This record gives sequence, C-alpha cells and structure tokens, in this order.
Amino acid sequence: MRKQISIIGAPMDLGQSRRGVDMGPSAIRYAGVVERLESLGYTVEDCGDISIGKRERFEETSKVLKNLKAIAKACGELCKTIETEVKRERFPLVLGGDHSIAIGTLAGVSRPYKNLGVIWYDAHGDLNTAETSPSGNIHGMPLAVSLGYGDPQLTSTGGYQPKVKPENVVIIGARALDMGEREFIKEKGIRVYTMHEIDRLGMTRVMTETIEYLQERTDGVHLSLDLDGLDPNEAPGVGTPVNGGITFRESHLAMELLAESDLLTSAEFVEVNPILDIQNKTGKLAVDLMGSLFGEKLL
Ligand code: HAR
Ligand code: MN
Ligand code: MN
Ligand code: MN
Repeated sequence: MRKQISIIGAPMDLGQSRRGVDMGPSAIRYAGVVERLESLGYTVEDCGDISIGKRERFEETSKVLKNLKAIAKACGELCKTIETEVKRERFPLVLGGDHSIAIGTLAGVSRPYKNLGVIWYDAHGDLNTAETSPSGNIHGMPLAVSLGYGDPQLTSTGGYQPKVKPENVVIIGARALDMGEREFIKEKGIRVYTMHEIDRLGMTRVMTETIEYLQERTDGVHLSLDLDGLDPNEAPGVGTPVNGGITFRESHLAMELLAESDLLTSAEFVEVNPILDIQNKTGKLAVDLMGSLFGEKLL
C-alpha cells in the first residue's frame, strides 16, 4: 500500500432522510484516525472536507431522486479532489457522510484503471435506480450509478462511465436487498456474499475467495465500507441498521486479510451517524478497522 495517505471528508447527509450523518467525518477524526495511521508509519495529510450544498425542495428538482442536484454537484467536487490526490500518488481515504458519496469517490479513483475492483461491504446492495427504489434516497443507489445505471446527472460524474464493471464487484454482508436489486444482481452476475454465506463459509474463506477473484481480474481495488454492514449491537451509530450483521472480529479479520493482500488502492468508510451513536462507539470502531486495514497486527 502507498505510504502516503490523503484523508478527505465528505460530510454528506442528502442521500437519506436522517440528520446527523454529516458529522461522520468529525466523529472519525475525533476518534483519532490521523494519529492512528501515523503511528503505523504512514505520512497522513488531512485535506479537510468538501463542501455540500443545501437540501432541496423536492418539487424544484426530481421527486424520485431526493436532493439530486446537490448530490451530483458535491460528488463532482469530491471526484476532482480525489483526482488531485491520486495524481500526487497518494492513497485516498474518504470519510462519509452517507453512501451517496461513493458516486464521487469511484469517479475520482477509477479513471486510471481498466478494471477497477470494488469491495462493497454493506448490509445493503445500493443497487437501486429511480425505477426500483422504495425510498427515493440516493444512498441506496451509488453502486448502480457507478455501474452506469441511473440518472445521467449522477452516472456522468467525472465525465466518463461506467466506473466499474459488474464482474469486478464483490458485495459482502448483504442482508437487506430489495426485489429490484436481487434481479439486477442475477442479471449482471454480481458476486455477493450474503450473511448466510458468511455464516456457512466463515470470513477467512469469504475474504480469501474475494481476494483471489479480484487479483485475477482487476488492476486496482477500492473498498467501500458501509458501517451498517456490521451488526448494530457493535455499530449502533448508523441510519439504517439491519440485525444479524457482521461482527467486529470478523470485520477486523477481513481488514487484516486485505492488508496482507496489498490489493487496495483506495478506501472509504461511510454512514457513521454520531447522533444515533453511543459515545462515538461507531466512529472508534471505524478507526479500529482502518488500523487493521493499514497493517496493525496486535488485535
Ligand atoms: N434499499 C433501501 C433503499 O434503497 C435502503 C438503502 C439503505 N441504505 C444504506 N445504504 N445505508 O447502504 O432505500
Ligand atoms: Mn451503503
Ligand atoms: Mn448500508
Ligand atoms: Mn487479528
């Protein structure tokens, strides 16, 4: 992994309806992310936060895609900021914010790669479009958008598309998939490890298979880690908790195996909501996972 990390905050809360997730980057910083990574020997630069626009009155834009314009604009800015850091040969580590920011992150990291791999660590598939979304919340859509499906204002972020091919995606931790998302997964042949498969195979095998699969076909790998992939007992500070999630130890192991593989070229940690959290438990957990992801070996 590159020894120089650029941290970029994306205090986005427009992709869903619960307030507070815009404070995610602060909570993760407060939990000591910079110091933790520096203690592992990295040079860390905190680039601060990108700016996020105001909530829109829905009648002014799209009724189905809430806050479409403001999200598209912020994702465009995030894309540019990340591209600058990538050109400086730094490892981009993005802090969310709701998961709609992944539209900007993937637009920012994917351009130099022919086959960027994506690990989508999440209780959800985030594969909805305006046609299939039960909520109109764009944080349920960023993976579909990055695959090239969705509103052109979103899919065109960065001026090219798609950012990712379906065969280069692995979803881990899924346990809340809408009907349309299930059909999409089948139709496109996306590799998914549901909770059922994590239970049956164990995290070691899930990650070993994921790493082998991506090693064969990709030239870079982005980790998009939604904290709601973890169990809400351990990660309570998320807006859309789903019972029966991945444990901290399993997640920690997954991060260690990723560190060993040396596959990752970028990462983001999203959906930390300090208002719903208990004494920043979820923010601290995110930093623990980052420690393991960047090579800590003690735990
Ligand atoms: N699938 C639902 C929707 O599209 C819920 C999405 C949930 N949210 C997230 N994304 N946190 O992972 O509305
Ligand atoms: Mn998500
Ligand atoms: Mn989720
Ligand atoms: Mn360990």
